[in-house]
Amino acid sequence: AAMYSGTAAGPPRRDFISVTLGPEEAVGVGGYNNSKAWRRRSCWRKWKQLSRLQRSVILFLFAFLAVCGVISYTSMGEAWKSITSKSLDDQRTEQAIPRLKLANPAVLPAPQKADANHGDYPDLSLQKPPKLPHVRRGPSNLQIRAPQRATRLKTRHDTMRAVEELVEVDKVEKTEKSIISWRGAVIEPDQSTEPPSSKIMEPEKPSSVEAEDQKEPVPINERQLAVIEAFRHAWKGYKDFAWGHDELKPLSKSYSEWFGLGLTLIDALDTMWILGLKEEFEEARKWVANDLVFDKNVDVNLFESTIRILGGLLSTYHLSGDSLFLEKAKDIGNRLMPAFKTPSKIPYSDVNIGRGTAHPPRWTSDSTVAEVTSIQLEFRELSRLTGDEKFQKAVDEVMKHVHTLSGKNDGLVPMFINTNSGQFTHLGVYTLGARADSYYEYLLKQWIQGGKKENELLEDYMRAIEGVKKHLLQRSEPKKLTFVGELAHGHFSAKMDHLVCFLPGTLALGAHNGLAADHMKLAETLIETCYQMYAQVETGLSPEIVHFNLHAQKGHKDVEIKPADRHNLLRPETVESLFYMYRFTGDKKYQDWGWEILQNFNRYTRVPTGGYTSINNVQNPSNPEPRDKMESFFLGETLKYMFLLFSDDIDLINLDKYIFNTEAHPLPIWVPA
Ligand code: DMJ
Repeated sequence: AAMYSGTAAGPPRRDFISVTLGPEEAVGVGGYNNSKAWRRRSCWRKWKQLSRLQRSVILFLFAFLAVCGVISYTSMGEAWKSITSKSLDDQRTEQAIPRLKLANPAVLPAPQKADANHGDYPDLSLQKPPKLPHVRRGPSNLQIRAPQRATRLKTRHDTMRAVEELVEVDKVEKTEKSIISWRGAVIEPDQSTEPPSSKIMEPEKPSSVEAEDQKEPVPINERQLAVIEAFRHAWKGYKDFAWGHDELKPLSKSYSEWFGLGLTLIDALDTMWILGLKEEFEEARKWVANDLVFDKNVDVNLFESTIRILGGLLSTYHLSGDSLFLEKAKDIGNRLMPAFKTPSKIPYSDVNIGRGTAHPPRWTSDSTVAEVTSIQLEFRELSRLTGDEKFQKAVDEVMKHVHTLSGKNDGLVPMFINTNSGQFTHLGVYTLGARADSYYEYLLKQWIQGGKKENELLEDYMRAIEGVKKHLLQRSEPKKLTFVGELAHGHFSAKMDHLVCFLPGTLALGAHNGLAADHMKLAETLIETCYQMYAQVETGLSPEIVHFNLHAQKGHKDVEIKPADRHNLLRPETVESLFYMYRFTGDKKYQDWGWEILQNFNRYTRVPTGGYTSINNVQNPSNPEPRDKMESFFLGETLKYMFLLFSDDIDLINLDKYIFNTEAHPLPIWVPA
């Protein structure tokens, strides 16, 4: 006989069970009870016919089987109990730490796992300092010293409780010494379309370093917890009032759009990964999967969208191994390519990513030098991953061209370059600040990314640092701080942008990679200056620009601030350099300086309802004049570098394996050290 079962929903399923019927049942002879009684009678007759020995053997066998049955039942019960309770534990852990289902293995270790044997926070116990691997390169003064202390947080649950506890403490502190009485003040601050490349090859594996052994992650410490807490506070504001938009306006509880591409969310993805905020990451990932659309009639700035969006997607792909991010990176990468269709191949500043058209700013046909020379790490990596060389070719051509250009001053470049002629314009002004800064940074970083083979990049970098030493370094009074000024048509100006504070970190990175040891000395003096740009100011936060005093005057500090320059945009450069300095020297003072800065951000820029804001006046602690804007780089860079600065785990983004783009998105070094 055959039984058929179909399901109401979905395709019918056919299950067949065959049943063999005895002749009597088959024809329905006799009732069920009758046949049972008949079977009982015949069994008894058979038993009686057996010999005594046969009966004893059978009885013995039954007894033996019964004993075995009892024993195995007891031990299975134990095993079952432990399985059940283990799976309950697992479920609980799963609920606390939702696991990411990722296509490829992650490069970074997963966040701290639960260890159910330990007690609860706040019983923070000390742990043995983690062993730091021997640093193979660079002068001996760059060797990392073992950290003195780290906090062991036992479980993921402990971590979150600790974070929550910090929030509580912070809330109490806020009510006691909050001096931010903002009362909601609001200060507003023709090319042809190139279709996405059809010859994209199968993507490479996530990263050149992923296959390496994962070591035990070093437990996070209290300062890192404070960074996590700050991040979550910032994220809360973004989530509540600006979700999917470019930037949070935390005071007006709204948002601003620049490109309309969820800039903060994308910029923050890899930070969430590094901080171990998997729930937030998963939620943001969903937005990228379902809502991030680049086919939009919108003008974007080539540089900004490359460093923040392309860079952010590529690094998140490397860290998570999730191919969604690579797909999105390819999409935006292709859409940015029309920018390179210029007479000189020096890209235009703006691209319409929906229409595939690009153009210079309305008032000029110039592009900014830093912008056209700080997109290389990202496009080169995109070529490596896709196997499509057009991205790398386009950006390498820019570098080769700039290498040959005249108009430099001992390796220092002017700030503008013309997209028609390909020549520098506005000659004679040299700065390491706005419009030139990351040109220098990317010379070194491309050289490292490519395995230290591209000599022209190194030559240009070394020459430029000599140029800095020769033309731009001066010492201030009274503290004799070494700073990097500017040169305008032969005249030195003691003006230094906060942006220049990337330089100590870059110099230290170069020295770590075997370049002149005096670069490290210079890095040490410059980072002290950058710290003083915070420490000498009333709020302990740096202004956007400072002017240094070249002559001692009674009652004057080294740092002078002009009214137009006293804003702070939550920028990362000093914290970034502190991170490099700590990694390469192990000197705790760099961590302490970073800690001061974090506390001052919390004091003067934190908005109680969620988010942090830029401020207009770093000199007025009683009213820092909030600007009502949280820049995406606060999450993408500032908090990420803070977290890394406070870490003693050199494998948390190992600097011999990763190179950070200028928006703090780590990309793999192609030939890791
Ligand atoms: C960021 O977008 C990048 O760090 C860029 O290189 C400079 N400006 C901001 C941060 O200050």
